[in-house]
Amino acid sequence: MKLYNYFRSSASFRVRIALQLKSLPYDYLPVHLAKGEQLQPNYAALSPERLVPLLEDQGRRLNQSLAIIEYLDEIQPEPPLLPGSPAERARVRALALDIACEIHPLNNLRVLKYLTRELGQTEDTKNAWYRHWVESGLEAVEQQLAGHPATGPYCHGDMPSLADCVLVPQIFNARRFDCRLDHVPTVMKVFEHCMQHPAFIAAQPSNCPDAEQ
Ligand SMILES: N[C@@H](CCC(=O)N[C@@H](CS)C(=O)NCC(=O)O)C(=O)O
Repeated sequence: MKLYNYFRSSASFRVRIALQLKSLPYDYLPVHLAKGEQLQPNYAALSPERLVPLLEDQGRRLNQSLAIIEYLDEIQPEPPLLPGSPAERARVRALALDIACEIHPLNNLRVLKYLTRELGQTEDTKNAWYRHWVESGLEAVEQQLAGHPATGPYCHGDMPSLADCVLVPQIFNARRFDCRLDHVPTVMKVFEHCMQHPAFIAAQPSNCPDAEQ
């Protein structure tokens, strides 16, 4: 397998965690987002949406990190990243989507660039935008985790799931942009627990071949 990705990309980080959890080896192909390599014709030919991650497996190209993770879960079912019952799976998917759909797209690189370049917003306004969507979005996740009987050391029970693969990278992003996190204690407890796990440690940005300070 080949994974086109970028060390700081949280959507890529989600897939790296899943690959590590499943002990699936892969070639790491860096796409330098800050230098705009995702927009170059050679990458755009592979990824019409010009986004990372992109997974190549046996001639197939897969995009969208959540779809990739579910694909990995199906071709390599152990350890499972989705729980056993339909209601439990719906809970885990909803937690993942609350971050992947409701927070992350608003703060993506191209959206932030559009705010400053095309709409003429200042760095301070851009950062306020970023923090607003992260802080309010994580508060909604906190409300779903705190006090829920299915919440364990991980988002759902005592095994990492799709929800943890999505939560952890969002916290790395939040920290980079100095977002408040003291209002989401359950989220942070799950995050700290995940970051004890070797798969999450191995997949983190600082351990990537293209890592920069
Ligand atoms: N929903 C997509 C999001 C992918 C995405 O937004 N990737 C970002 C990095 S985290 C990207 O490639 N950004 C490039 C850009 O904004 O130009 C997924 O989950 O894979």
